[in-house]
Amino acid sequence: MSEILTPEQAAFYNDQGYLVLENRIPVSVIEDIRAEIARFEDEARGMTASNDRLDLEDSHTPDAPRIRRIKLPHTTSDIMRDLMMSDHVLAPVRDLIGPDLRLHTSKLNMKSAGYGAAVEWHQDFAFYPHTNDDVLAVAVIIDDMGLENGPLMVFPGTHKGPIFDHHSDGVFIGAMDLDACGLDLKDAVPLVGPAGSISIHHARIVHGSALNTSARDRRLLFYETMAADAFPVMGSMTKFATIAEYDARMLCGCPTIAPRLADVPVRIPQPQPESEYGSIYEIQKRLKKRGFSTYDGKAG
Ligand SMILES: O=C(O)CCC(=O)C(=O)O
Repeated sequence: MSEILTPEQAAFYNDQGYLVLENRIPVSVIEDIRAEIARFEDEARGMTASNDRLDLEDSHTPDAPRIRRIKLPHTTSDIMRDLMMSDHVLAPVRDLIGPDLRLHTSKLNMKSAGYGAAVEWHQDFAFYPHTNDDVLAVAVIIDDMGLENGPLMVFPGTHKGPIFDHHSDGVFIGAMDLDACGLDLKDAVPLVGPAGSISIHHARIVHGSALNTSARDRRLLFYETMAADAFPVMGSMTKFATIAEYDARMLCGCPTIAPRLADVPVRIPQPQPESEYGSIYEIQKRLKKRGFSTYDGKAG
């Protein structure tokens, strides 16, 4: 029994690997999140380097703070935790991958007006392979998302294909070379919509996003989830030490100790590059042929 998705929407997700649901989150919640972000921006003032809460842009300085990502916001913001646990987020996910869900991670990618960093093409499943691929990311659109402010882009249908090579010089770099993988940029689809909309993308779909050179912010809050019976494969970037810790990730439904094994393509994201607080932005810098241009260092 579906909670909110029509059979057509569920079929579209299964076929294409993504879905956009417009105006899903109440405006008041989006406004509260924007106020929370301002609080994190105050925290970044004076910081000289990224830490385990905030990932800073290369062009950040202590008196002109620039946050690239707020890490694990559900642990530092009640509003973002409450939204994660709400039906606004969980109902469509249950419709797609079932009633029993764990959290993989949360993050708020800032992509600020004028300089927000690009995210190179990649597949999330390359970072965290699991025993089955009922693994997906919900992205809450905090600012109106258009073509000009660095929307998330996906290659429809690639969630049914291979996991591509995300290594360079024998090290996992979390990014792929589109040409080498036989993908053509013209086939990528931007996931746009007004603030308060959500997009959902399958963990195997190829996706990325350009630098934001527009005058408008583009902030996107991710909740990445998986079916409770999807267990990380050895070497996955999912970090948990005990089953109690894994069960503490339950968002709804019942945990299990019986992984469901599916016939899914897996590459192990190892060895990992050396990097303290290494985020996707840092490790992707090792990609030799960048898909997106990068910030040129001038003040935005
Ligand atoms: O923020 C974006 O546009 C892309 C984010 C993403 O794919 C990631 O952080 O893994």
